[in-house]
Amino acid sequence: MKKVGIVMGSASDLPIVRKAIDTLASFGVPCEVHVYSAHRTPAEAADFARTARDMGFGVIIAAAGMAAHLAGAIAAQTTLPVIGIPCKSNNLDGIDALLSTVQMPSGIPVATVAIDGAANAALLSIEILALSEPELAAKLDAKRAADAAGVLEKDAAVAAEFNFAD
Ligand code: RP5
Repeated sequence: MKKVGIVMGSASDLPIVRKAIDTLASFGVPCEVHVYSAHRTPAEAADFARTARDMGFGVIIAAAGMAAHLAGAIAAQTTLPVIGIPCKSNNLDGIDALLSTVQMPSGIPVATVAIDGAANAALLSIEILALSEPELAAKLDAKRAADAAGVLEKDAAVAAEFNFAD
C-alpha cells in the first residue's frame, strides 16, 4: 500500500496533526511524519516533495499556520495529490492560514480542508488510496455506517426526552 506523507510547518502544529496520524493508524494506513517549513527549511520541504512519489507515497498532507505556504510549496514540486490543513493561530483564528492554503493559482492544486481539519485530511487521503485498495474502501463504508448509527442513537435519545405524543 502507498504511504501518506504528513508534513507540518512547525512542531507546534503537532497537536492538530495528531488527529490525522491517529485516523490513518485506525485504518492501518502507513504514514511518515516530518517537520519541514516552507520558510525556515525550504530545501528540505522541496526535496521531500520532489522524491515522494519514488519513495512510495501516494498522498501528501501538509499542515501549517499563519502565512501557510507549505501545502502550496509542496504541491509545486510534485504531481501527487496534496491536502492542506490550515492550522489555527492566535491572532487571526486560522483565517490567515485558510486563505494562504486555499487560494492556489491554476495549475498547482491543493485540496484544502477546514481550519484544523486534520481528521478529514486523513479521511480524504484514505479515500484517494482506496481507489486502488478495495479493503480500504470497505473500511470507509463501515466507518460511515458506524458514524450514522451513532447519530441515529443520539436522535433516539433526544426524541425520547423531548418528543411527546399529544
Ligand atoms: C507556521 O507558523 C507553522 O506551521 C506554525 O503553525 C506557525 C508558528 O510556528 P512556530 O513559531 O510555533 O514554530 O509556519
